Amino acid sequence: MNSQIKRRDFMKFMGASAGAIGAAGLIGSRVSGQEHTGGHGEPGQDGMGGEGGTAQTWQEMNAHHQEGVQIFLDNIGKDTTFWRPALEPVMDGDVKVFNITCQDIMWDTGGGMEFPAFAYNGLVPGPEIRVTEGDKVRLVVTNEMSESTAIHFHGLLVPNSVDGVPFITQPTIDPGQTFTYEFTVRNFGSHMYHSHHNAAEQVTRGLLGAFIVEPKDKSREPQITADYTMILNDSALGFTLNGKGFPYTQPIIAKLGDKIRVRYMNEGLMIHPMHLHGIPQLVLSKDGYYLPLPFLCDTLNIAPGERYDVIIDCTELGVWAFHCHILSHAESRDGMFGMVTVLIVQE
Ligand SMILES: [Cu+2]
Repeated sequence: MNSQIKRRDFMKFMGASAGAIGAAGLIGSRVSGQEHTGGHGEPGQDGMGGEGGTAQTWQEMNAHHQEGVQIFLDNIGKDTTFWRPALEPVMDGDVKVFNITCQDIMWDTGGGMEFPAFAYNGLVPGPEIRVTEGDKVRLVVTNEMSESTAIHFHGLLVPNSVDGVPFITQPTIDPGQTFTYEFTVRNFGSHMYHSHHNAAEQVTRGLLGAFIVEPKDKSREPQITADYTMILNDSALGFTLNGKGFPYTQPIIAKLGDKIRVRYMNEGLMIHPMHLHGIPQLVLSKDGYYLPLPFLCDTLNIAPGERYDVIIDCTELGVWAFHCHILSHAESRDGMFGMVTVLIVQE
């Protein structure tokens, strides 16, 4: 990783000097500021709505904001699974077998903000499952958690028996049990897998992941240079992108002329209008289905359960803020937090 170059570019675009930020030396205050926001953003605390919260001068406020940006910069490239690698299947004949273990864990949304969580294979969100339309898949799910669960394949056309709704299509997967889902993947697109049991808690605490199906016929697929999945979540673990809150999110780093795809998925309980500065987003698909008429926007509202694929044509150099535009999900008196990252377009 040429993170030095990236950092220098970032600083140039931000118009700040590393020395000035370093001199602020406010790591301790930053950490306490994060705590005030209650896990990347409990609304109504710490200066939200003009209540005041901690008394701080504008200079202190500036320092907190600047320090958050510095933490973000220092963390670039360090979270190697932020953009989830695909889970490698084990082949059983022509069936792709994915082994999923559900566990109680503590999940760090960044900088030591640890929460009791549930995880698929130790990650929140779980590993990405990526297959091709027509593939035969088997998911072997072992529940090592202290409560029962089940997995629903959100957006996939599956036989009713593997729809994953306890007491409607299957028994619960109780602690210590293993349950197998097997089906042929019929429809392509950006889909998800998540718990469908005690779901408001289990999904927001971590039992979720991307289930991406590549189309067999790629004639309508965009020509892209990179593909990013951005999973939005809220509530139990605060406001997160791929399980992390700013400044512990990772940027998208592109070159001028790149065309990147972002697959948004909302696994939370709230809507999140995702706003990219500087460059429009071409909305290509919703819930895995190509739109008859793709459209351009700069802010795309993503409701719980929805997935949108957008193409970003990286025509503008710079460091472009990329965040949820419900501002209480993204910034407080103590700086940016939660659903914030950047798109860096370099020469
Ligand atoms: Cu939001």
